[in-house]
Amino acid sequence: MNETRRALLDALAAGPVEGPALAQRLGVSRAAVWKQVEALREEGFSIESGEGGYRVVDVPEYGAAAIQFGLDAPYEIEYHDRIASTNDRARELAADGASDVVVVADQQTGGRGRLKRSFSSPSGGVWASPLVRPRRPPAEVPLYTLAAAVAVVRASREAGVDAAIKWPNDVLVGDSGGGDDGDGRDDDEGGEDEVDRPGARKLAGILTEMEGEADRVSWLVVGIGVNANVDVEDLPPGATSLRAEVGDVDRRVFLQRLLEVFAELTGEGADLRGVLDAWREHAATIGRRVRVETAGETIEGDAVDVRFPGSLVVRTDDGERVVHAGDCEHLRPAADR
Ligand code: BT5
Repeated sequence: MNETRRALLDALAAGPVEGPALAQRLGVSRAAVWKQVEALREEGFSIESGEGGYRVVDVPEYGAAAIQFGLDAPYEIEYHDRIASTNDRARELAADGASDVVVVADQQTGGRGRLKRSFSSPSGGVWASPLVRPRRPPAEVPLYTLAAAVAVVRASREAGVDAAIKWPNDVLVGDSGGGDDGDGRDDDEGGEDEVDRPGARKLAGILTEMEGEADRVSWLVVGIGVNANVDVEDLPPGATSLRAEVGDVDRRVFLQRLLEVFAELTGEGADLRGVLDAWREHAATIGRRVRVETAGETIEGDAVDVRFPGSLVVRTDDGERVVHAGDCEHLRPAADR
């Protein structure tokens, strides 16, 4: 997106604005402003020009300009109706030297999860990959994954869905933490070692990829996949969508909110320790009996905390273990044992 267009969208988002004033502010001719306004109209924006100047009265459902319009986060949006993987595209942009871009798609044909798993990404979802170049050491990168999970939860809650995070990167619905989950049923049902309560459904996943030197990240792509306006029939078993939970959401507003929270938690000058507090607030894992598969072993115990830069602290029969990475299952609530 060229700079004039982005500045025009920012100016229009702030309220009605006169053509000549806009031209002056953007440092372009009035004809250039008019041309850009016409281009936005062609993309589905409804823009009135009357007293007070140009005024946006309707915004397209989704797309680069729609998401950029009113976005309060320092990112440029690159939008695709259909692409193999937004993470792959963001990696390409990273190789070209780009930064602060969010690659967004309506549909992915080759969506990826961790460990070469595939991630279903039908049309109607929110598939987005922010590309950033933080001046931070690679060891702090896990905090970006946690921040993205917090951002998904906050945006989901604002959309009316009671989501929570399973360490480190899954956002679930119907799995609200240890003890009574508020469904009026005994959490113990299902017998010993019941894994991930029957009600727990996966709403979103995150895949973080990076390149860096020992002391400094070169680029970081935080791929975020949220099943938004999609049918559960188009998702693997155990998955849910915002559509299934509360009906269709305004994807544009949802993604804007998500990106704003992510930028607030991780942007230039942010204190990354705040990410851990925000994460704890929304975590379903703390206080739960867990089984974590790491590269070399299986660790079972009670999850007691998350520690900088995103490691899970598990109290086992052999003492406390700090787990940096792995696949985590929630077992019966620790409180019931
Ligand atoms: C993840 O991996 O959950 C990370 C997913 C990241 C997807 C985003 S979308 C934008 C960006 N571009 C990409 O190509 N990727 C990122 P993992 O924790 O490994 O979980 C993968 C497992 O979740 C699969 O093996 C399935 O069991 C399940 N799964 C697949 N698609 C799903 C979906 N849409 N919703 C819920 N679960 C799904």
